[in-house]
Amino acid sequence: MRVLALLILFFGFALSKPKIIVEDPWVRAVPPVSTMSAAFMKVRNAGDEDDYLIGARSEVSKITEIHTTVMEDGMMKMRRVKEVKVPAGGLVEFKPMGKHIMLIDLKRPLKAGEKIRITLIFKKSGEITVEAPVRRMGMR
Ligand SMILES: [Cu+2]
Repeated sequence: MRVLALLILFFGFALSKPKIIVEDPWVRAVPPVSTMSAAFMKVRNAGDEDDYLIGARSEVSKITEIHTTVMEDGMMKMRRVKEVKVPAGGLVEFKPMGKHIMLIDLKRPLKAGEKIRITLIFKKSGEITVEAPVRRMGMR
């Protein structure tokens, strides 16, 4: 009994880690003249250790940044952030008017319905690539 309890304790500690699940990713459709867009998703951490989103990449943008939206002088402004904490057991939503993945210098126009590969880079979990459909705002 004691051995079993110790084993559980040991493996419990050994296996303590984040488990990142990216849900419902999508990219905002923009007019062909636009050189910027943004990707949104829910990032869930089903593990028992915090993790941090520290970067992102996409196949359609030259530059990809993590942004947050802040209220400043009564205006909504976007700010680049270095990392976003995804707490153990927590959920962080990237959504319009909030945190988002900024796609800067688009290499080509985005077509509604096509899927874009977005890679999210986490401090502990490494890279996670998802296929995010391009949607118009308000379209599901
Ligand atoms: Cu932005």
